Amino acid sequence: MNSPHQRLSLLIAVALASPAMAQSPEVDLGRVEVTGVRDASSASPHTVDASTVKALRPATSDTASLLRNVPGVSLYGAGGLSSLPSIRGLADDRIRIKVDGMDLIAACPNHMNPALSYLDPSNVGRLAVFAGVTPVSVGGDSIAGTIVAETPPPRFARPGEGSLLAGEIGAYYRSNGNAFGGNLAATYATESFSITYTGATAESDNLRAGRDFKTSAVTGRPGHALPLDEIGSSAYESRNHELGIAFTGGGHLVEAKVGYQDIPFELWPNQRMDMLGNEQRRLNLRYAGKFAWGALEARAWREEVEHFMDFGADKRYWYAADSGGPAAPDGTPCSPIGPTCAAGMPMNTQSTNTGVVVKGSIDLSERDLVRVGAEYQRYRLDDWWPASGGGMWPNTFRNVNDGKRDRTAVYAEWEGRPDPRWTTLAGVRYERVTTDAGPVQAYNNNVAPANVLVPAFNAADRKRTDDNWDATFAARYAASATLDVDLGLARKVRSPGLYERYTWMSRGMEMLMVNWFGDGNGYLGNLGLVPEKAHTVSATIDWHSPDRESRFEVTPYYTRVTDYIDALRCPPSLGGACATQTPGGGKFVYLQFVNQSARLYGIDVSGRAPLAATAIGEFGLSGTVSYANGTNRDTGDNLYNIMPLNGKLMLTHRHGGWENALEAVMVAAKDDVSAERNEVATAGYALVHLRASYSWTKVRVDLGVENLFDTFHAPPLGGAYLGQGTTMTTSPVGSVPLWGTAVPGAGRSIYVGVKVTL
Ligand SMILES: [Cu+2]
Repeated sequence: MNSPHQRLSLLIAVALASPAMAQSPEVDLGRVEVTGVRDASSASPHTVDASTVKALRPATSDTASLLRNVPGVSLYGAGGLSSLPSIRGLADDRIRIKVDGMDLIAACPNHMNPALSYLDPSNVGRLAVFAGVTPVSVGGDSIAGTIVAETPPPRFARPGEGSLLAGEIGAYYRSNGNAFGGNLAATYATESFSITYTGATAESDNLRAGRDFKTSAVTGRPGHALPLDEIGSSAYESRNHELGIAFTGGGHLVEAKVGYQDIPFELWPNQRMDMLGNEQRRLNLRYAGKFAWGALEARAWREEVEHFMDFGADKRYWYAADSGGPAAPDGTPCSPIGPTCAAGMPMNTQSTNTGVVVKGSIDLSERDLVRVGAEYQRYRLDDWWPASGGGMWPNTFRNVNDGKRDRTAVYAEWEGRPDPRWTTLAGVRYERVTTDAGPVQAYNNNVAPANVLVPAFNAADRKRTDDNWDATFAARYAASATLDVDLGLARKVRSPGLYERYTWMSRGMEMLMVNWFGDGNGYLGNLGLVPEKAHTVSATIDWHSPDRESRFEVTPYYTRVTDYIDALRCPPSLGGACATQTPGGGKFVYLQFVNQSARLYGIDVSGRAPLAATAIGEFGLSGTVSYANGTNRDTGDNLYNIMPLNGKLMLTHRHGGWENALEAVMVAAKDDVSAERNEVATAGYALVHLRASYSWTKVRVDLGVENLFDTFHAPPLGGAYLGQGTTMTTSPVGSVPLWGTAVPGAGRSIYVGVKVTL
């Protein structure tokens, strides 16, 4: 299935496939709402609506990117399936991300396998964002907010219907990257039993940047130079499978899901390594019940991840050449490996993640609801890099050995309506986070700085126990039929991650491997880190027509973070690259995680309005504008990867089966960059996307063009371009300049998608 021709043939075949099975209306017993807020308030989520998810499915294989239109959400660039969401300037591990109720953790020193990368866009049933002020029942060990992602709830036959057979098959093709994918879902169900299989595949070649990307660095070298406009290391391939069974009856639901994900490769334009294998196996058991007193939900899950990194094709060839060996395109410069012969750089990560959750929702009265819950999570991580010759010899390097991170939490939350005009939410959560890591070893324990660092790390007391308290208060006041005002206050605490606390080696190459920021710098852990504590105040003023068809919402916010885990240039006393780096800008640098004081503020504005209902359809307008600002209060420096002023404007059109949109995305220049990290500034730009879809009863066809004018641009959070050439050092190698090029955004892409409901 490699030529565009074959791919289009399959699309047509899917489109022509006649629906063979009868469609039954969905009976939704699966989504027993135990968490989340019944009524609107500052702590209520922004849900990505189903029509947005449907419209974006053929346009992206990256589930996080479905959040692109949520006010205040931006995305750190990463591999093509794995961008990292940021909520109001706080990203990655600072966000609690729940995928079908599981707290997934990226098991990789580059966070290449973040939570949402385990969910294909075709299997998204619900996607909601709690920003900043988050109910304690969905928070914990996070300071930015919570993203709740769920697969569709199990379907059952209606009473008297007997059984149902249902399914969906979809396929898409995107011209940029020659990307192709398909998905399949099939359900058989009776009134009390349901079994569902879902599967999805996605693959893409390297993307092409917009016109005028001419910074490709490796021209003039033999054999393997990329075309000038190609974004090196942006290709990927993934496969997802999930089988779910569910039983229901008498207000009870029991559900079991097994999932398997295999990513044979996903290359990284802003990391020095590529993901050349990621396998996840997961089991997720759930009980949900409705009782006279309220609702009860219990869940237990286990997740196992095996992750492997080395150089993909766009990096390996040059690594081989620059290592002094024969520059074979297959990347095998010499053998056997030894002190003077290096063959790539294998890196392994393995994790197991086990969780148990119990939550109860108690209806105290018509007006009062109490939620109580307890959670336990046990996380184990090993990160080791086998000897591969040269300076990576003769031992296996232990980056995090026998890492442990365990969480135990309890919470209680009250939601009330003390007066018809007031809705209030108040909650408290206590969480104990224990982390530990075993002794480490370097590739060679006898060479500086390992000869000092290994004994020091192994002798240190490495177990840490944090007692973290979260509290949330939110209130909404319905001032009139057209005006709601709400106010939220929250204290949220996050304990350091294993890579923040326990990475230890100050040699340059090892530090460059520890980086989930995409900035190309090297990072070093810090055993002295304490949890970061965020205090947030936000307000929302919501003007709307009485029917809420027109709406204008303004949300200013302010967050002060005590002990914010930032990074500063590592002190020379730590040896290695910390001792030899010179101050200043214009280059990659070596940093250590350090607790600092930070503040963030900003404003999110969103609105929508119907424009006109005409003979040729209904027209509407919607848009968002976001501004954020973040500062390290100790150094005065800007925080890293803060999205500059940006706005989106969307003109929508509906008529019969048509649903169309014209989108404009406008992004200001990013000038407020982190000097500490030598963050690369980016220019402002505007992009236009066109989307059209037509739905029949059982068939939907999507056709669109992203980046209609093929505009060259660098997304402000896209990171530093490391997509080709030798990436193992901070210095230019050969003709590869390294520092100073931002990862370009994708050029024009025409996409077509077909979905058939069976
Ligand atoms: Cu990785």
